[in-house]
Parts: sequence; C-alpha cells; structure tokens
Amino acid sequence: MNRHRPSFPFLAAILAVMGSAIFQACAPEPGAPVEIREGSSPDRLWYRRPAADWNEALPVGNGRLGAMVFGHPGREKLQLNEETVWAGSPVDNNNPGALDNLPLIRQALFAGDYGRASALAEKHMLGTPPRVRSYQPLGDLLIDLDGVQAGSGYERALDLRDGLASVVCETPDGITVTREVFASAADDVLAVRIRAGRGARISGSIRLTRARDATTRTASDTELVLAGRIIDKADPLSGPGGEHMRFAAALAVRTKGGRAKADGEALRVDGARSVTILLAAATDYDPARLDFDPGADPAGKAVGTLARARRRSYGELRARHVAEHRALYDRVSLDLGGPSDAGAVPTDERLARVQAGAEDAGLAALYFQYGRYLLMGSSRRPAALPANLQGIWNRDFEAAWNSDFHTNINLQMNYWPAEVANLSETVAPLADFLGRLTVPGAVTARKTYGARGWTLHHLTDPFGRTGVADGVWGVSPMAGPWMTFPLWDHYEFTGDTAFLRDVAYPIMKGSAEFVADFLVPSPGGWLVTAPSHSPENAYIDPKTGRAESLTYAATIDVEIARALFENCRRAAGLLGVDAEFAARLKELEKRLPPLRIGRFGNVQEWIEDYGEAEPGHRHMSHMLALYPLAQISPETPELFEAARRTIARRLEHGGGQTGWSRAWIVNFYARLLEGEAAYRNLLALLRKSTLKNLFDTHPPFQIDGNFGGAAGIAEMLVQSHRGFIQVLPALPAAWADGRFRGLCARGGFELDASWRGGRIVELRVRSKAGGRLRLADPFAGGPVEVAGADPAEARPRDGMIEIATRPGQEIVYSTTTSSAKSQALPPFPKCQSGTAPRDLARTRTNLARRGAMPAENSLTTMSAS
Ligand code: FUC
Repeated sequence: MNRHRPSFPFLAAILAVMGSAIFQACAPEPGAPVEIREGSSPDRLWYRRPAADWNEALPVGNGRLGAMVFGHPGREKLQLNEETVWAGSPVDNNNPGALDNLPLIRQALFAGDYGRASALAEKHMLGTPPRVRSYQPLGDLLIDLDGVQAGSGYERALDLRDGLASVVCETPDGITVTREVFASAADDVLAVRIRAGRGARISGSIRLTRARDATTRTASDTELVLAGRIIDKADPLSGPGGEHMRFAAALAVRTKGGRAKADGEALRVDGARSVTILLAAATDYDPARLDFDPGADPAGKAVGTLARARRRSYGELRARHVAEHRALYDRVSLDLGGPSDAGAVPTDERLARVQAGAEDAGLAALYFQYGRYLLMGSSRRPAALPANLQGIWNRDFEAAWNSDFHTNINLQMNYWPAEVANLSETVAPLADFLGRLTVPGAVTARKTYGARGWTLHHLTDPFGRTGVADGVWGVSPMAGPWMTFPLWDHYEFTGDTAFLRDVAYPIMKGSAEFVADFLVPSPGGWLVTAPSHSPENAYIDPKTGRAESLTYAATIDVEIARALFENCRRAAGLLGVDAEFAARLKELEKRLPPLRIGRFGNVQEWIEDYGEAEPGHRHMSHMLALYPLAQISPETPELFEAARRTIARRLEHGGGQTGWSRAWIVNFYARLLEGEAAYRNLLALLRKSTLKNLFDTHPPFQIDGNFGGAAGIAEMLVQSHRGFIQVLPALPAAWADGRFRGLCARGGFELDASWRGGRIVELRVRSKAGGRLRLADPFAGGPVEVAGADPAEARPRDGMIEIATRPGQEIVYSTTTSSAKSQALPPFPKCQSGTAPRDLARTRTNLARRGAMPAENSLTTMSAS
C-alpha cells in the first residue's frame, strides 16, 4: 500500500494541481518537482519510523496536560505529563543568618576580598535545603493492538496547525490502522482515536502505569483510574521526606462495535470498528497558595472532567480542539522559501541533511512554528504554571535540573517569542505564577536583604522557593526583577492597560521597591547591587589570580535595575499613579554605574575590567542590554560596536555551546542587524543542538532553545524596540524570497509582509490598539502605493512612516514596480474562524472599554491578500 500516491489518474491530476499550488505558495520555484504526499504540508513533522526513544517521540499538550507519542505499531506508548505533578513540598529556605551577615559580605566585596565574601555567602546566604525537587511524569498510557505492524505505509506525524499527532500502520492483510492523538484545551482531556480501514476490527488492551507511587484500578469495563501520592525520601539537600503530592488520572474507553471489558488492571477491547480513549488528570496542588490543598480530591476531579468530555462525541471534541488550537496557531504563517519538495522528506532525514551541511529554509520556518506550537502546548490556560525547563514534557523522576523554573535566563527565554509571534495569552500562566511568588518573595526580600518588595533567586519550584538555591552562584537577587520584563513586554505589544494596572504594575512596583532598598553606595560612588553575579560566570580575582564569581554590580544587574526603573516610571505615568515613587526611581537611576567598554573593546561584564575565567562562557548576561532589552542599539554606536565584539569574542572562544546559548546569539545578531551571522548561528542551532523531534538539546532536552530560536527567527524579520518598527532588519540571503503573516510589533501592531530578492513587495500593517505608527520605510525611498489610509499622510517621508491609526485599521503598502507586483505571492491558506480565546476576548473588551477599539474587532481574523 502506498498512501502517498493517489491511485486514480484523475484524482492524481487534481491533487497535483492543488499540491503544486500549495508548493507555489510555500516555495516559489516554478517547475520544481512536487511529490504529493501528506508529509508535504509545511507545518508538519513526519517520520517513516516509530520513535526509537523519547527524543524522537512527538509532543502534544494543552498547556497543562501533555503526552509524548511514540508511534510503535503494535504497542503505542503515550508518556504522560500533568504540569503540577511535582515532588517536594513548601519550605521556607531563607537562610536566617543572611541579614546579619549582609553588611560583612558587602564590606568584603567592597574591599576586594572576594574569596572571603564568597565563603561568607556560602555559609550565611545559601538556603536550607539548597535544592528543589523534580517535576515528575504522570505515567504512561500503553495501548497494545493485536496484529498491527508497521507495514509499507507506516507514517507518524505531528500536524502543528491542528495540534494532532497521528500514526498510520497496517494489519498483516494490508488494512490501514490509524491513530490520532490530541490534547484539548477546550475540554481539558487527552484524546486518542484508533480506526481500522475496510470494516476491519480492532482488538487489544489499554493500560495506565506509573513506575512509582501509584496504583491503577479498573473502575468499570470502560474506565481506569490511576491514583497515587509522591513519597519523598528525606534529603538534607532537597527537603523533608514524607507523603506529598497526590495525583490521579482517569481514563475512559468508547468503542464502536465490539466490546470493552475490565481485565485485571487493564481494559480489554475486542472486535471494535473504532476505539476512542479519553484521559483527564489532576493533582491536589493549589496554585493560589503554592501549596497542597488537603481538601482536594484529584481522582474525583479527573473523573469529573472526564465525565464532561464524555458527553461529547469524538468528532465534537476534535472539532472543538482544532478550532481552539487554530484560533491561536493560525494567526501567524511563515514562508522562507527553500527547496519545494523539502516537506516531502521525513523530518528526521531533513534534519540529518542540514546536520550534514545542507540548508533548508523551510526547516527554519518549521522550527519557528514548532516553537509557537510548543509554547501553546506548555503555557496556555487551563495551565496554572508557566512552561518549565522542558515545557511540560518530562519522562524522568529526577529530571535534569529538576525540569524546574530556572530564572537566570531559561524561564525568561521561554517567553521571548510570546508577543512577537502573536501568542500573547501564553504569558497568562507566567503572570499568574509571578503574582503568587511575590508572597514568599516578600519574605525573602525582608529576611535576606532587609528590603521591601519581593524577589527570588536563580530558580524556583511550584511551592514558591525564593531563597538562595544550589550554591553560592545562586546568590542572584536580581533574578526577580528580571522576571518582570515579560509582563512589561505584554503591555507594550498589546496596549492592554487593564493588564498593566491590575497584573503587571503591582508586580513591577514590588520589584522596584526591592531594588530601591537593595541598592547601596559603592566605594566608587555609584549605587550598586551587592552581592551580585554575572549568572554562572567567573572572573579572575586580580589579587589572588583565582576564579571568583561573587561580586557587586555585575553589568547585568545594572541593566536590569535601569530597565525595571524605566518600565515602572513609564507604567506609573500611563496609569497616572505613584508620581513620587517614579521621581525617586529616576533619581536612583542616575546614580547607577554606566555601561563601560573593556580592554578587548567589549562590553565590560563586571564592575571592574577583570580578566575572564572562561572567555567563551555560554551565558552572555551583560548582553541583555542588546537583547531582549534595548539599551544597546545603533543609537548608542560605541556600545553597539562593543556588543558586536563581545559576542564575536565569546564565539571565538567556543561560545554558544548549549541550545539556549546559541539561540540567544541568533537574537543578538538580529539586533546587530547582521542577517548572515544570525542565520549562521541558527544553522548551528539546528546542526548541533536539535534532536530528531526538533526538541532543543542542552543536552539533554531543554525547551528554552526552541523558544529562543523561534524568537530569533522573528527578530530577523521584525523589530520594534527602538521606538519604531523595522521590517526585515536582518534578512539573510538564504531567505531572499518569502513572506510572513501576523507577526507583532510594540504599540499593538500586527504585520504581514512579502518580499522578493530581499525587497519588500507588500506590507500590511494592522493597528489593534489605535496607536501612532512609526515604521522605518521598508521601500528604502522607492515608489510605493498606499491603501487603507490617506496616502498623503501615510507615505514614507525621510525614511520613516509616521501616522496616527484607528483601531482595526489596516494600511497596505505595495511596491509600484509592475514586475515586482506580478511576482506577488499567492495567499497563505485562509485562517479558520475559531473561538477567540478568553484572554484575547478580555484584552479586546478592555480596549473597547477604553474606547480604543470596537469590542467586535477581531485581532485574529486575517484575510488572505
Ligand atoms: C542555567 C544554565 C545551564 C542550564 C540550567 C538549567 O543554569 O547555566 O546551562 O541551562 O540553567
């Protein structure tokens, strides 16, 4: 059987025409051979073999509930996750000796006695226990199917647009058996559907297992319940032992024809034409209190959710899921050109070709969309927690770095694509979590630093651990303030003042209060953070020649403090509150040390121009000013040049070793307006740090590189941090022809662009919030046609377009050259109309309430040009 070549000539002809139209749309290479197969859809990962290991399995997720789908023909394994299944328990890890010893530590730092400062901090600041426990898997769903094998038509795939994983296998008689898996945010269940072709029957068994701390029982002939409680062994390094998190999964099976019956701990299905499996899960975690809820009934909750979902047919559940998923996913399309038949090559082979030195622009576009898919899958409501180091996908009971929330680059990076890639709602679980962390964070601020406000250090867990963790390198009190930036970004991109007032500003203000109290005068007369770190990096102590890491006023701290104060002042001004506080922040800001240029012409990483212990270190924290902050830009030419040298020097010394580090470099080069260098590093990310399922690998798998890489691709196409929007600011030659739809810019603008030979052919700008548009002339002074606004006003002047917009207004710029016009690309597939997500609806209502936009104005509907 060959599923990919239609057997009827007529159908083949139609499909060939349709297929070539799609290919034309994706990669304009006239005459390129087109093979018609399902794998040719651009937003799709697909494979000819089952997953050999976890790093080849395919993820589905609804924000809180996830599965890795392996696709073995006769034994499907879905490795399950529920985002709140964590070992550990709430612990106040603040070191009681911190505050008394803080003056001594500061004294030692200011006297240049770094070794002593470090020893004191190790003893008096490090938390007890120093470590958090791990995020854990929920279990495995195992489906054994009698007599099913790979067959010649075997294929497994992940359709990113629909959020569907699928597997196609065969019976020995060549009958096709298909499986489909999705995680529905609309109904909060995982769904699996198995069907056999030509009226064939399906038989097999279904089990739910977990290697630790749980048991499974059959609740009826069609239901399984797995329930358990995590038992932690007492460990001085990670906390008290005991019976902690309670969790449960409830599963129901529905058959068409045939029958299901309980069989020991499993369910047995015989002679069914189709089988549908639904699974819901819950724990006793109470996000509001960052604690267990003793009154919670996880099994009851899972069974309840399942019961609601069971009232719907599979078709209904699927349709609701696809509509909800597409309402977010379809806002953005990306076509970067590339070989027209690339999608007809399985994803692992495609990646292998790139890893062997080939280039594949379509794979970069797929990586970008996969980043969006993963962010939707690991951080959208109903999620209660933000995306952790592995999003929500983790198979290990003791995961690498506990699969926790690392806040010295990783959690921040997870949210870099959220706004620009038009997935604003994914910030909601992060904002919720940060709001809750301000409670234990205030205890840490007070007990450790005698400061008001709140903070946290370089990692945390769902139980709100905010004291110093891991080791002396964990003394990073500015990690809390750093975490406020995604909230400010959310405001800048959406113009949602209700969010700013009710959610972001209180968190930002508390953070600024902390920093204001934490700053102390240095011997050099500046206001500085002390103690401080440049995350995980070390310098050479000029006195002892030893590598030290504890310092005061590491450059990153100064950048964070300045950005936080500026954001707070702007927010206070916008909201008409706290004028005095804002004025005070302005005064403090003036006394912060400046950014300085060091001996290598680089941006200085520490308060002194120390020697570097590891010149190629993976962290490039002082470059925060270049990306994601906007303190270094072409408007600061010396620092801009120094930033270029800083990154070049890191790379010369072997930098960018980890996925996230490489992804950050892509963003840096995009901000340096060096498309070729950004592209080279993106290729390096794909070549050195990408697994077969396109997961980023640190190693091992860590999701930040996926998100940082997606953000980097967006940053090469659109930037808006300099007070105006730039389209194609860092376009490499390899992406000479392409187009995107739906990328976002600060000020509440959404953009579509198509380009040929690196030149814009058409640009559409949609104003969501009715703000003033400032856009660098994308036509570089060339002739341009304007529609959707008064051309006299909207035309570029002196390299800039500047015009007041109305909410909902779309302005279309197109080149007037007829040759370019005739090459205009055909439309992207039309957006599906879907249910507007709750947060988006809220944003819209807020804007409407302010009179900024009509309530009905759709932020999601984009007509194909
Ligand atoms: C930071 C990085 C490591 C790793 C860990 C989870 O500490 O320095 O490389 O990514 O987070």
